[in-house]
Amino acid sequence: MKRLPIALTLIALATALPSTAADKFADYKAMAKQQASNYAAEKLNLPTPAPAGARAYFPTLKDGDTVSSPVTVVFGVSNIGIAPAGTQVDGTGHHHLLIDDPTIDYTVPMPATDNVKHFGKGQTETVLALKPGKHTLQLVFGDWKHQAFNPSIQSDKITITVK
Ligand SMILES: [Cu+2]
Repeated sequence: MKRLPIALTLIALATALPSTAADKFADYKAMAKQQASNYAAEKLNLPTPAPAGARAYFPTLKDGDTVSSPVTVVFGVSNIGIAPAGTQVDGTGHHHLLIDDPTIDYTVPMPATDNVKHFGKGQTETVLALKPGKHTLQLVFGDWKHQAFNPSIQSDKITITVK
């Protein structure tokens, strides 16, 4: 009985909304479809199609640069949005930075290792401590489930020298 006022409030709120029953049914149907589609994509590692013209790049570093450690690495992406990992929103993903050329399997989610860094909060730069010498860097943009897009949205692999 204690719950009755809450239930009544919810009913009052629901009836106050402008949507019709048919609208609500369509919303639930769309939500169920999206959930089923996400579930299948995750279970089957289905790659997300890359939006036309999407590309990833390093706005502040270029191949052959000499830098000192720690180095700020800025991530650039265009024609696609950024969203936190785990959030399935069409036309979005998050950055992954590959350090020193790890092998990536494009058909499964990228692992999180010292050489494959995820920026699942939607970060667009990081500060890296690197040992002196040559290092390669590459961006591979990933979808909500940490998998590369198809075709992959990735930067050129650049080699930098750390003093
Ligand atoms: Cu990731």
